[in-house]
Amino acid sequence: MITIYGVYRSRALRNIWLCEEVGLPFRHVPVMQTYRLPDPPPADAPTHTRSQEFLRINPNGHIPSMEDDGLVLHESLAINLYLARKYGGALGPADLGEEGQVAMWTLWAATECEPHTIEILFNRPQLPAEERSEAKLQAAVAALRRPFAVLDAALAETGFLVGGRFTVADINVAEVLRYALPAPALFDGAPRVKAWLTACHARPAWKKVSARREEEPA
Ligand SMILES: N[C@@H](CCC(=O)N[C@@H](CS)C(=O)NCC(=O)O)C(=O)O
Repeated sequence: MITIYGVYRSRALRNIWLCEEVGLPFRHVPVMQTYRLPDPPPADAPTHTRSQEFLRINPNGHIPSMEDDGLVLHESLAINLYLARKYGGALGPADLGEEGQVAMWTLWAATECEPHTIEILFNRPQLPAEERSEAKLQAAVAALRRPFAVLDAALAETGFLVGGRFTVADINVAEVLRYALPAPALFDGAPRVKAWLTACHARPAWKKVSARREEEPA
């Protein structure tokens, strides 16, 4: 059985979402981020990203990691590409052309968007003023205007990213763009992106995993 290492309140959610879409059973090991614990973490702390037993799985000290039949993978988006290709059926690429498109959108999300969407999350208006930077938030919003316009145009034809159907590309990009939700002006300026993300979040699998995420301590 597949094992996914990482709490719901982390990028592991992307992998858990994909498993739920496919109906793929998995063993969940809720490794948490060390920065969410006191420094230094107490001896009885839950397993975290600097625990020796987890560092033996992922020496990078990041979640998520995944194990499947002896194969260990890190990097949340790559894990989803692997799971979709092996178990995903129509969620995965149907041919080499689609595989290229899925990889393109995934790398686009990771490189063109995620550095900025993370800045939005870490500097969101909901945080106390002393814990955030309005300048960083605005710089991230400005940097994302073009990627949002690109995505908005790409969604014009079918409302999906690859093959006119919901695929792992939608999951990977949706999970990266979710971090930008605290900047609603970006979505108001890209109505197809807004409608697409709303549709992604209306899927039963997403609702299920996001409810479980809410149940986890913040
Ligand atoms: N590029 C990696 C990033 C992994 C990452 O930074 N994960 C965060 C949680 S979402 C983490 O492990 N933070 C805790 C730490 O760095 O100790 C991926 O997509 O898997």
